[in-house]
Amino acid sequence: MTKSDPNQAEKSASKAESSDYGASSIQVLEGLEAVRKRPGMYIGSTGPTGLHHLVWEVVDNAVDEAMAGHCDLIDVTVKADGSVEVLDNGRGIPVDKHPKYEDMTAAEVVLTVLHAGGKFGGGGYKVSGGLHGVGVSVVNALSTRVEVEIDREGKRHGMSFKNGGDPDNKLSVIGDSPLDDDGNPRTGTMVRFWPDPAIFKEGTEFRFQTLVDRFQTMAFLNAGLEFHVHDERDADAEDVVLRYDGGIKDFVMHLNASKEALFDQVGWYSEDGDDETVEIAFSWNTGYNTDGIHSFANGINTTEGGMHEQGFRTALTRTVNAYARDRGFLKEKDENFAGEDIREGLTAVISVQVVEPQFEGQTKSKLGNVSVRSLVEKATNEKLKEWFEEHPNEAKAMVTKASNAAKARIAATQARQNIRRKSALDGAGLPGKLADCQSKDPSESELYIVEGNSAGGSAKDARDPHSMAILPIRGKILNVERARIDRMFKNTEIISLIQAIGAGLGEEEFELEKARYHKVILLADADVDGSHIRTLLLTFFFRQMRPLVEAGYIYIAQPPLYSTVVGKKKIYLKDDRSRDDYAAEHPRAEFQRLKGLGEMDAEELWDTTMDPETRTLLQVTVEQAAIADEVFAVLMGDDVESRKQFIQTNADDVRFLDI
Ligand code: 0RA
Repeated sequence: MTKSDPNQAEKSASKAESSDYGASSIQVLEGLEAVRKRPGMYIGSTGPTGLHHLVWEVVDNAVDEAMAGHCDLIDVTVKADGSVEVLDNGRGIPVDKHPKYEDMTAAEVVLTVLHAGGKFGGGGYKVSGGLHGVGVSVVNALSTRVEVEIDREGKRHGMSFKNGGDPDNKLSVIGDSPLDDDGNPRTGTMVRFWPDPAIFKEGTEFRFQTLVDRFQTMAFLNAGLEFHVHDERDADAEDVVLRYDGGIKDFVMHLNASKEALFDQVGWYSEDGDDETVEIAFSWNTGYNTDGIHSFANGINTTEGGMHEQGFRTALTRTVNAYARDRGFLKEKDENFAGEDIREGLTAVISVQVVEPQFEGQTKSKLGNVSVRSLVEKATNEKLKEWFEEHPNEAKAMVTKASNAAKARIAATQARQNIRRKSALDGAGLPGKLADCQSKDPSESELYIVEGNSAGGSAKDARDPHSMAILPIRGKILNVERARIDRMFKNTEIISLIQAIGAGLGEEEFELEKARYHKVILLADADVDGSHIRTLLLTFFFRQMRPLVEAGYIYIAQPPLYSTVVGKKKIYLKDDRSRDDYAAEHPRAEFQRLKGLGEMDAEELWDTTMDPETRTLLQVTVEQAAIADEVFAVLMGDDVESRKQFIQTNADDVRFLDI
């Protein structure tokens, strides 16, 4: 499939026509009321994520126009009244009578019929997102008001809707379209919507940075497409312009910006299949990360991977090994590099377009189309090989790095065996500092990882020894971002952690079933140092024991910040907010700010933090761990400029500060 292949466009357009109209005519009967009844079905949730989904929906349509080669500017404004306006310079939604509906223009169909989207006519789109691409009509259904202006055939047409899709003003010509510099009338679409607060009960406020982040990704994935983003709610907010003529090559450079490059070049190749296209950009940095592959399908970030990633990994390993052998970097006696050796320090962006994407997995972010795997494999086998041949210096640097990674991996295996052997000699193989629990049933066993020896001591005295184990750790554990696995085994804190949990570590060797505790609870102070330790530990778990995070076994203990005394009873209050709530009800109450963990005695520590009846535990999600990981990579990385910028843009981000 090529983006401009007219036969292909016709084929899939007619497919969309026959199947989609069948489905949507049923939904016309249901009307947009169905969307208002069960918004989650269409936009995932009615929280902030669902709210922002409305913007993605409208912008996706404009991006589709861009991909079809008819649009190069998308302008998004959050208006002072909280509404959002999306303006594009595409062809404009068609304004003539719709072939399948009496008395309705195509534009009215797009705005009021579920799934009508862009899938009709000879110029219909071949490609659309999974969860996305539910159609602009969904935005209409979930808004108190929608205004549309269409510049097409020299005329400006306007229409509006209210109360979730009721017609307000029917489509009519409201003037002439403005002329561009060459004297041609402008074409394009403007959609402005006011999200319905009765649907979005958590609020209708858009977060500017969330919009900018998403448009930046879209700009990277669509080379040359320009986004302008404005926030009219804030007089001081600066307009943002996003445009990357290098597309995903620029994306790779951006992802690598905080790292030291192994070489300056970014490689790129693409390939068209029958019903899918793939485009890949890649480079290597000097770091030790092995999960630098970022993949997208129809513009959607496939965080769970899928066939495109699988195809790339397989072919990458094959191609590099073949090249290394062919050029004598690998001798006859040498074993092949493992995939992880080659992926060390790799940053790659894989972007595929698929006519009928199958999104699978827990979060529907795994691409299931098998045909994509063969296409990516074929493209990589041929074109990556060519790239290596054309860039011998870069290829050599990469192979040398893979070779060092392989040596470190082999050293790590030996170190690991040594630890096992040593553990066997030690008897139980548990670290000396661990005060283990009596229970051998992981489902009721908890491991508290406690910062500092004195807090560790109190925790040992306070705990319920049947189910609670305590592992005190000292100071800052090793910086996992920069250290390779072999060095990690020399760090006593890390060894204690691995031994206590008892399930190994690393991508291939971690065995969740062997975990000795189903709750691993991080206990550190609520200050900057505590936050640093938490970030370090989360990063370690995310990188080396990810199944533990995925299973929901990692928790963060949240010692309260305040206490107050009522009669003889002490009441603990979690944070400023609970203190304020309490103060509102008990105006005469006096509050004490609680001490750090190290200064609490055993009783206090039990009452505030460890008693299962009253404690607050925050279960860590993979997403939170990934954020910690990102925070970590930037904060600990070598690039001072990125670090500064990151702190500035995230200083008021609750996600970052909460962890
Ligand atoms: C249906 C058909 C065509 C374009 C569009 C919809 C369209 C929708 C939106 C929503 C926001 N911006 C948009 N731009 C275009 C094809 C038009 C043609 O064949 O000329």
